[in-house]
Amino acid sequence: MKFAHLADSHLGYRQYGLLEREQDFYDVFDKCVDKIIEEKCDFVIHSGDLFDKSQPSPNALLRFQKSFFRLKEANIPVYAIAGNHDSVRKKGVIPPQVLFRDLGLILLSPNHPMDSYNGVLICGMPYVTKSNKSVLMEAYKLFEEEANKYVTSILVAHQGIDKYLPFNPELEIGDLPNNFDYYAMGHIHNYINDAYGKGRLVYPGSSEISKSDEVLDYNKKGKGFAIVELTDGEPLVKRVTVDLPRKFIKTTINYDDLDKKLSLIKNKIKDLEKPPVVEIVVENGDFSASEVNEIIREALNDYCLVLRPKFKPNKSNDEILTGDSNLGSRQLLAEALNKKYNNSKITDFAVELLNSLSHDGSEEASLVCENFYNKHFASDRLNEIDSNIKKLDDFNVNNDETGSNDDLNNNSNNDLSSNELNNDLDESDESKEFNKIINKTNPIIQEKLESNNKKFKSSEDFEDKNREALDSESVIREKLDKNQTTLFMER
Ligand SMILES: [Mn+2]
Repeated sequence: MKFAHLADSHLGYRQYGLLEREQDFYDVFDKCVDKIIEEKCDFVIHSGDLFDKSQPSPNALLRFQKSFFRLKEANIPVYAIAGNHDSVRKKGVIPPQVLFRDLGLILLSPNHPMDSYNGVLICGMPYVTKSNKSVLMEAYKLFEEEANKYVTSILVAHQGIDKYLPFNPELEIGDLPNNFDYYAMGHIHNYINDAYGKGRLVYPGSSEISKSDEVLDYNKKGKGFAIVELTDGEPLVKRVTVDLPRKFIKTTINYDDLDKKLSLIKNKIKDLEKPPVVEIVVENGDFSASEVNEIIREALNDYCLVLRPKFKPNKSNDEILTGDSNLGSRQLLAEALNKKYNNSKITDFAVELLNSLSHDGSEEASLVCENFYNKHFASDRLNEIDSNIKKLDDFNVNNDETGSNDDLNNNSNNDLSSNELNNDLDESDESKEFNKIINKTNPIIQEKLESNNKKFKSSEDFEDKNREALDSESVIREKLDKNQTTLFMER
């Protein structure tokens, strides 16, 4: 029995905003499917980031649909999980793979984390963030028990592991259950094939170059996927490389060699069928970036789809930007935050936020914030609401005296989290006492609410704020708990 293992196809990714690059990603995926059918694989595992976005374009969906039907015609079932790109970790939102479930795609999800193919156990969960790792660890406990009942088992995951991704991984290598025969991984775009558990742990890598820092690994190992033959012993992993539709050249040039190197590159690319992506770093020398930029564009622009020159002259006005070129933006961010706050929770949060924002994930980012807030400040939030109730009472008293409509409007614009509101607090014993009562007894809260509504029914906004503020503590706690537990159990 043999299967194909793919990951990180990123269908729909329009690199550099170019239609040509979107097409390249589709083409290379089609080539992978050709080879899978040619090799007569029994089934396919896709370890996440099939699509580049959780809401892919109809183009991306259609291209996958065509490939999927080709596999279906060849009687090759597809098992898949959602990766960080094609899942939105938000209540009620589903990954795009769900669209193909009724057509036969087997989506491993919290609702259906385990399946089997001819007696081989296949377990998998969608990508989870570091802060929700416990959800994954619980699933892994169940998987481990289940794997004991099978001769052969496969674990599917879309996560970074510290051994291979030293910076900001979600998992440590020991977190994976160790009684599986094959670990079908996704997320890291380079090719990795390692021993783990009873067999092999493989990241097949992405099928196209989605970031220029993948070029080095591509030059050494190519891009493609894995064909895995299940035997009585350790699975046999065969790496299948696929020719990329377009050359991706990344090179560093010494300023002194500029002319010579540019003509070499020109000769290399001028007759290519498809114009390449070219990234050039010019370094070592006192030069003007804008002048060198002109020279490079003059020499190569006509032959490139994308030409991206970068400059590192010896003298620089900006120490921070040049810095240590080996450090990625995430590492630089982490170093700066560690220096400033020395708090790993803040650093992790910032990096997680940067990750989600860097791939169009504004929804995902707001969720990361919400999680962080709920985790570390939920109790503060409740205190804040207490304070607002107290403030409201003070306000009512004042308003009875002044009857000022402006005051009302000003206060109605205050957000619950406004600092002003907290700073203004009157800490009198009376209001503390009232605060206690109002928190303990719902009937009193209701009464308060009604009387407020009578007073301020002219301002609907204010009414809303009152309602929010007067929600009792238990109701809010319930909401928070519910939010956190349902977050990852939607699919
Ligand atoms: Mn990916």
